[in-house]
Amino acid sequence: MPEKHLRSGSALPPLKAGVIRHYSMLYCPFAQRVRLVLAHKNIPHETVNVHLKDKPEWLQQKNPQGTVPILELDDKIIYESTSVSEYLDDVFPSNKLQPSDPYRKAQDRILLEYLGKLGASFYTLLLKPEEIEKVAEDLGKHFKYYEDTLVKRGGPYFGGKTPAMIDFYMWPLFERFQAYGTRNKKIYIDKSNYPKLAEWLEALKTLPAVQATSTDTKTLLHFLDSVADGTFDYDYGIN
Ligand SMILES: N[C@@H](CCC(=O)N[C@@H](CS)C(=O)NCC(=O)O)C(=O)O
Repeated sequence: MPEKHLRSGSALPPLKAGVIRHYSMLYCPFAQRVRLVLAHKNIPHETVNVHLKDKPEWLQQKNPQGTVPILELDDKIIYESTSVSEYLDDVFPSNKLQPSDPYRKAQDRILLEYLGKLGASFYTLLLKPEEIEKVAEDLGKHFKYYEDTLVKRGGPYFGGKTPAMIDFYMWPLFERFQAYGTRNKKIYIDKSNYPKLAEWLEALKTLPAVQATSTDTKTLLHFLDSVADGTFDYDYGIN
């Protein structure tokens, strides 16, 4: 069971020498990237969940941006989901996730940059669901691009037969789009509209790391609705 999210006034849990600490928020898609890498590589660590609307005072000292994920290990602090994920992949090379081929690495970087553009569509779905028509049009263009890329690469993953880092960077956002897709079929990915993307989503769901870090649709929608109505139910589902 995850720990509750620490709020302002909470003491910093004592650090333990040699133990990786992940400052996280249970429903954060960026922290989920790090959780995927930690799980995929079976990296021992502890998690400290942080309330992002009532932040503990020490959060700012760990990351001046005040965002999670953050990784702390002895005298090292790393933030930004991609920096943390790539650091972990370099230090724990088993189940390597970053491509070694420079051309593939460059191609994956393009996919990551392109993914950044999807963030705006996600926030529109979150805060202005009435603009679904416009969002569906934008998402359609992006989904087609990802579909074509998977066709070229053969799949089932963007990494090929095994997942690569880009698969883990992309999954959290697509998990959320699919959750919204249950409310509006116009943005739902399935075999009839994007067969390769649908196959990709199914392949990801078979991975233990994805299973260990995913949230069921009802819970995810509850949390996202709580963000939209300003109640931010970070501890939802935690006893
Ligand atoms: N670019 C950052 C984004 C991280 C991010 O925006 N995290 C959100 C939670 S999902 C956060 O910490 N928000 C708190 C804030 O912005 O004050 C990354 O990739 O790590």
